[in-house]
Amino acid sequence: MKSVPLFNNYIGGEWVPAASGATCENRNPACYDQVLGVFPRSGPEDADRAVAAAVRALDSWRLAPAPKRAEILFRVGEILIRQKEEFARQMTQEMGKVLAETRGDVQEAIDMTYYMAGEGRRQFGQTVPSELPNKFAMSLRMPIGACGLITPWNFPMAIPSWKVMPALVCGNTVVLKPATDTPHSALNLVKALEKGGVPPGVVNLVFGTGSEVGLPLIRHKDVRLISFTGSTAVGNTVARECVPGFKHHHLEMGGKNVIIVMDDAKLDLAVDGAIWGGFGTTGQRCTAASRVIVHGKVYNEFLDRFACRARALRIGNGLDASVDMGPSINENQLRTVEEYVRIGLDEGARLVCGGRRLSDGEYARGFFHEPTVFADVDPRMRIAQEEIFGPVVSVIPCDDLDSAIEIGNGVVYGLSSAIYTQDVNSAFRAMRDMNTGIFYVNASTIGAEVHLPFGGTKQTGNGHREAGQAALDTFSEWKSIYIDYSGKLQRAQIDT
Ligand code: UN1
Repeated sequence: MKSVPLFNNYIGGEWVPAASGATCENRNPACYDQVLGVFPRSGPEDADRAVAAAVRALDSWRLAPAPKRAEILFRVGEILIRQKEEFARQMTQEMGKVLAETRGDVQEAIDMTYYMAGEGRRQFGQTVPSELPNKFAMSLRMPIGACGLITPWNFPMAIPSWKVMPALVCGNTVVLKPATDTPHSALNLVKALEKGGVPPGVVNLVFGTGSEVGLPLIRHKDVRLISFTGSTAVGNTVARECVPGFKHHHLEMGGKNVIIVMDDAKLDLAVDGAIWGGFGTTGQRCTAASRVIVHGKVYNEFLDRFACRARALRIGNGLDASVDMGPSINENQLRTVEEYVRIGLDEGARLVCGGRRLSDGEYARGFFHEPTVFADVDPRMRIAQEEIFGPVVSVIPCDDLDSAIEIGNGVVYGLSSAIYTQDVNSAFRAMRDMNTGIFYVNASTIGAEVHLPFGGTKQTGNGHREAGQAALDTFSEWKSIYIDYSGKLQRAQIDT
């Protein structure tokens, strides 16, 4: 029998087991008998040690010139490129999404690493005239301190990179706590950072659960910023925990994203987008298109084509090149999907395809579910309101653009929305009126690029963004500097 590799935390530049010695298995969701590795199941003591290491490393890292910090990131980017295929395969095994998508995930980490490396020479502040003579005024970015980064399993390398890279280039040090379902991809990223030359203590990695590692990190007095991606329910707890200590907190949470299909849309294109947005990553993206609002004139035709394509999707192990859609991440997630299918049926939505867990033959040992389409969905139904995070799409009829926008905005979330139309006026109106942080025209709700801000309105976020230049605002704070070279007391707002 092949022996199962054992992995460690990375604290202060050392690879160490959990203080308690406890461990946790990493299993393949396409074949849960397969144990891919054994990782530490850490506790508060490990979180404390990691924070102490991050605090110790802070001064030398913050004082290193940003272009020098960035040179390390450029080297990390090269390492990720060299190991892209290996990392993608390992990610498919631990997370389930198909290889094309895990390659994309690693690529997103590469893109973010290079993008933020470029920011090493570009952390612009402002130099502005002073209102007084012989006085100079400017602003510059400062690091915030030791950051706690808590990341989800659906983008196991990309999302950690969205947080780690801007944090580092801004001069912060970090403790990363990745999701327990996908430890290996976080480990691969941190190994690349180590190999690229990130000094000990600047990046620390602690494996474990939210309550045993995440919460102690959030509550730690020396952690100055928490960046969290996950559910809105957990984000709520993170926010409350951060408030008493006035800790910066960046939250990236749920979505109930929507594609609007107008009567003048290119229907094939819209179907492509709805399939990709609804069933890509098995629907397990915050940006997944879980609602499609279709104009009455093309409703039946769209629905026929969409359901036909959904039925034809090949489900299976993501390592198989012929597979379109992999498993759900774990039993709990799959149960949530089954539960929502039941809710949809109880609510009276029309099930047009899918609706069942797959458990025979090749599916017997994995967390598979059919791509599922509900039609004639009332926008008030729970399946049209709540985030499911699985391969379930609600198709909702509408009369015109106004009602589509109203239905589209009628949820508590505001991450991503899209419109398919050939009419520039409709496109611009929806672009203006959809209350989401991301908007697409003639493209699906997924596919954000790293150099634009990523995040959402309402209960999707708390006003911050990651990626793009916006990430620098999340991971730094401003210092305004006044240099008076008049040689005398000058009183702002008083002396004229
Ligand atoms: C997420 O779903 O949590 O835009 C992130 C996208 C990807 C990132 C998704 N680039 O769908």
